[in-house]
Amino acid sequence: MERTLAKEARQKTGRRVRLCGWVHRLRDLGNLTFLMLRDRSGLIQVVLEGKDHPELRQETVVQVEGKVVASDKAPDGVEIQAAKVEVLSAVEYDYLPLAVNSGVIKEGLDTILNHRVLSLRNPLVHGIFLVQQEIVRAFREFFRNRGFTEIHTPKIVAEGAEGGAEMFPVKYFKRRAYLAQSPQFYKQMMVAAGYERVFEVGHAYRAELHNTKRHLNEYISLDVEMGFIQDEHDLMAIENEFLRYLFTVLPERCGEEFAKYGVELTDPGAIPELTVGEAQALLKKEYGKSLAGGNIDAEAEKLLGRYIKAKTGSDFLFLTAFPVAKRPVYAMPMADEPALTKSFDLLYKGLEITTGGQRIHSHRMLYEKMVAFGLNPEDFGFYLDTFKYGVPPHGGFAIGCERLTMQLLNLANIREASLFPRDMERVTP
Ligand code: AMO
Repeated sequence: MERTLAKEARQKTGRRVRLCGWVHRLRDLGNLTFLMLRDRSGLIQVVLEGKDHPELRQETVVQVEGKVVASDKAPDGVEIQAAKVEVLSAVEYDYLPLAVNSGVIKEGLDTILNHRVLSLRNPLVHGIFLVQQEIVRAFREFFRNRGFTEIHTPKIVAEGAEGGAEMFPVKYFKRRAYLAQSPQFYKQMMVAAGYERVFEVGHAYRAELHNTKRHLNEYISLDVEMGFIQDEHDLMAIENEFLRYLFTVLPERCGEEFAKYGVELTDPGAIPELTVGEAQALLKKEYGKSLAGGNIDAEAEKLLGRYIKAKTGSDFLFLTAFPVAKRPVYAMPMADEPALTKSFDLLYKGLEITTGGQRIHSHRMLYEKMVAFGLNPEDFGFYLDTFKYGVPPHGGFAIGCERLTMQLLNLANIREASLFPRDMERVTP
């Protein structure tokens, strides 16, 4: 008999079925035993004759065969009756270190992450990665439909793209290399290579000494780069459109997960914008908060998120016109105000989830910028030389996948949105 999934069994009343999965819960009711079976599709109640099943414990891997019967008392209106059960794989633990089967896991985050295979079995936690899968799928769909090509760029690189010292060195045969901080240079080079519009889903590495709720040392970057743009507003417009698409498909594809998290997604509409200058003036006026230079710190992001929500109802806010000093070397300065760049950040519920902007496409300008930034242009020849051969006006952005997942589901810590998070303390599991 072919295997039926728990979810499919609901449509098979009256039929005999075979199911496989884990023992989620056991309840002994005198002459009957209720076994809640869990598989990748969800849960279903199985009724076993007798109460003596010493071979069954929570998380035992089993196969059951029985008849699907409608029942008002079963959680989903059906149960499997007169079931035969066979153990496919026994368990050997003394006790379970965390609650797989009781809704929200009450144990601390360290326990949740140390016993990741078990915590991922918890249906609420399981749902996080179904949502993440749908974010990535929607990202691919949306950009492919608009003529973007999916690329895979190297993660072992010779130079950092984002400036700063936040790089992991790699011993690479006789020389030193690094783990890529971002696909920045390579996505630009792919625009230059004639693909014009590219996107990538890949890991990025940051040796940041930040042990915070919103930083990982390895994260999934959803990158976009696009040629023949007018300016950064073309990029903001396409990201806005992508988010509207995402917020349409997510409720259709994982409505159950959002319901479990008590989240209702509404159309983000046209995302409001503030320049960094305007945002700083507003923070001073409304909250008495002064920030030096073009700085917008984590607290400022939160305050701005709260302010824009109250004023406009939007969970999103674009910040634009960051100063040159706050952006990497490749950022395009404004023609009329060269101390500012054609760049932007996107805040979602008071947290930066995206950085983007127009890039410099003139070889001479980029060369001079590198010198002004104290970089040696020779170290960047593989990138810089590209601009001698005709590169269209272009730009792009990157969305932090875990940050987006975290904000969508209102998770308290970014580590919850990473299968096996890497942070300053954690390289296992
Ligand atoms: P940036 O460095 O701002 O820009 O990164 C882009 C987005 O990636 C996410 N992110 C992180 N998520 C978790 N942990 C981290 N340590 C971390 N660092 C970054 C954030 C952030 O907004 N090359 C540019 C993008 C571009 O201009 O195309 C870049 O990497 O969501």
